[in-house]
Parts: sequence; C-alpha cells; structure tokens
Amino acid sequence: MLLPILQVNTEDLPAIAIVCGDPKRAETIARHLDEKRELAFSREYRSFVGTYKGVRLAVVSHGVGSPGAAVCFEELIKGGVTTLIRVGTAGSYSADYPAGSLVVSTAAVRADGLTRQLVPEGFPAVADHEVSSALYAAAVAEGGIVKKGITVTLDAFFTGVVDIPHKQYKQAGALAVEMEIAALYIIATLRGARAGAIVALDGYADADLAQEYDPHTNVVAEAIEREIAAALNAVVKLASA
Ligand code: R1X
Repeated sequence: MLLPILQVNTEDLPAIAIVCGDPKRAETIARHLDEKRELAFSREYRSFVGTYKGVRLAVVSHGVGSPGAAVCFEELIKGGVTTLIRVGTAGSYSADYPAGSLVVSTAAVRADGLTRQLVPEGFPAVADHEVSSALYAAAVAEGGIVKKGITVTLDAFFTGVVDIPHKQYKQAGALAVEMEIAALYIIATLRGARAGAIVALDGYADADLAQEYDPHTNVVAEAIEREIAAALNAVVKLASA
C-alpha cells in the first residue's frame, strides 16, 4: 500500500524508525546507514531506509509542529512501524543545561492544540520506558551533559500577545521546550506503538537566560551528532531486546 502523504510503500518500511524535523537532518542521519535507499521526498517528509549494525530502520523527517508531524507518525505506524524515536532540538529552561546538552524526554506537557483533538484533557503524553532507557544509556555513553525528564510541546514558535507560562513549566520541573514530542507520544499510545525522544538543546527558552537564537553553532552541531549516534545505538539495543 502506498502511504498517501509520505508517498512510501508500506512493504519498504521496517519496524523501527528514527524521525526528525528537518529533511536535511534525515539525510545526515541516513548517511550513517548501510544499504541506504531514499524512498520518497514528499512535502516536508523525506524517507530513507537502510541498516545500522545489521538492524533495518527507516529515517523520516516530520517537519515543524505537531499537526504536520502527526501525519508522519500516523502513516508510519499504519505502514507497520512499531518503534519511533524522535531526534530533535529544543530550547533549554535551565542554565545547568546550556546549548549542546542532550535531554531524553520521558514525558511531554501537552501545550499544543493537536493532541486536544485526539485525547481528553489530562491524558498523559508519555514515552515508552524501554525506549527512553535505551536512549538515555546510549546518550550517556556519547559523553557531554545528558539529562532525562519532562519536556514541553508548544505550537507557537514565535510569541504573540498571549503569555506562555514558561516560568511555571520551569518551576514545575520541565527541562526544555519543543514542538512535536507530545504528538508523538499520544499517537504512539493511541495506536499501540512505542516511542521515545532525544533532543539537543540549541539555546534558552527561558526569558531570563535568552540570547539571540542561533541553532547553527558548532556546539549544537556536535550535540546533534551525539544524539544521532545515541539514537542509532538505542535502535540496535531495542531491536535485540
Ligand atoms: O521542535 C522544534 C521545531 O521543530 C524544535 O526546532 C523546531 C523549530 O526550530
């Protein structure tokens, strides 16, 4: 069956997928694969398959924001993917975790609109424990600052006139903010798949710490390489468990 939006044939999809926002990053991740094949590049969704240390996986970009990303997650699961790992970027809430740190998201605050149209208020967006544990262990092995905990998923990247309670999220213990993880966790739970996410921090979301947003620094690029390596090694661990 041809997935209508990803434009990928379900027969080509393995059971595990690494997903990321940026189609360019999908290619960067896919460069680590053996027998790499590009399946499709449809809208913001660029799909590759290949093997890493003998394990077949897909690498697919999902674009920016929950509604578009949800289309990708839903179609991958429809196509037979049962484990999804998001490799992304996020803004930090804490000076203890500066740009270049990695965060494994164990759960996401649903500060998005999409998941409200999928599940009732209060329904939690949580990672699969095995996926998070594998990601965390693999990330620690890569070195650098690594932390696991709660992230926030928002829709608005640029602020309008409504205050977003970043201070409260931070005081309550959230580590970072991004735009797709809650959608991933809710959809995985709804459809019986397992999911986890790792993000490289690319700046501060906290107004007290905020500097000019520049995600294109060497320190961020190195963190992205570490999270890619961690995700690939987690895939191997999860495939053999
Ligand atoms: O998740 C967020 C979004 O996809 C993080 O980076 C993007 C915005 O630059």
